[in-house]
Amino acid sequence: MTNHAGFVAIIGKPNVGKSTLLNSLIGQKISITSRKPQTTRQNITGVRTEEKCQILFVDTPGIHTTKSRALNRYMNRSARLALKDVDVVLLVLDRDRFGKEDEYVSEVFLQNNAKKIVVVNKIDLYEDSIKLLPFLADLQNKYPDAALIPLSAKKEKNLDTLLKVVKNCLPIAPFYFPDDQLTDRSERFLVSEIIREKIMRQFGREIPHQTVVALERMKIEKEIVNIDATVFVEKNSQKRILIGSSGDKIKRVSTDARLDIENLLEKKVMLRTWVKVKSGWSRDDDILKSLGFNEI
Ligand SMILES: Nc1nc2c(ncn2[C@@H]2O[C@H](COP(=O)(O)OP(=O)(O)OP(=O)(O)O)[C@@H](O)[C@H]2O)c(=O)[nH]1
Ligand SMILES: [Mg+2]
Repeated sequence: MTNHAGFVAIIGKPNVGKSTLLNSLIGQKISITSRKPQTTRQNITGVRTEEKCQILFVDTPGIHTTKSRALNRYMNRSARLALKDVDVVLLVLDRDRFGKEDEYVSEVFLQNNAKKIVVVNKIDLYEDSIKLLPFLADLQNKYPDAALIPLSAKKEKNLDTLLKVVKNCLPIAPFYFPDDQLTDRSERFLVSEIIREKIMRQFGREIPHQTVVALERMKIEKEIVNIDATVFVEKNSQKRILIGSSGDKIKRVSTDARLDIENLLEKKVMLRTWVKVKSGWSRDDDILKSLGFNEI
């Protein structure tokens, strides 16, 4: 029996729906999502195994042009690294809103030798998708070798078309992962990401990009999982906002995160969360390394 398998990098500017697409394609939440740009910080592979094929979708941080912080440079490097030796590159766009940032990602996309697919996402937001036709014609001129697929990652519309096209691009190869494995990421990583997602979703602009979550302890016992997590922020003022008056804000983060973590681990969870200041962490390569952003 011949198997097909291969890597598919999902790239695009921030906030176009890459992680939502990964989760829908895998059928489980692996990568965190939010309405704010720059949610994903590291590459995350999602594994979709079917009878005769295994597709390894790699979600990447949104490629952006602000490069001042060490963290931003790290995120762009991650995304570019995901493009090495892949079989397919999938460029995700937010409807027909094609701007300067898309143009920047587009250059990276065109330079790659892999097979190319352009996904026009969020089509559920069109009352009448006929409006998209002139844009699709422009895209076909711009990317004559690419397959164009309008879809909705969130409403899971037209994902089957995308899967069909991807499968046709995969080489003959043995499976890379056991067929019951859904991601290359550890449970510890997924847990810390869930906590970060709740912060991204609950707070305004001043907080999200400047937090990092470290798990001090995750002890899995028979009945319960004990987790101690520390959220690092850059400034004292951010610490105050995150904690809230008498701790109500951080308590809500913990409660929301705990429910998701219990779902993921299928066990009761006891989660304790602390907030600490580590100034300049997102600007410093050494601190980033110490927080688990491995050198790339
Ligand atoms: N209406 C609609 N919203 C979507 C769709 N796909 C994603 N979104 C929303 O778009 C926002 C961004 O989604 P993400 O999946 O976090 O985007 P991303 O490209 O991974 O963003 P970064 O990680 O920041 O680069 C979220 O609020 C999603 O719910 C879609 O098909 N339709
Ligand atoms: Mg993302």
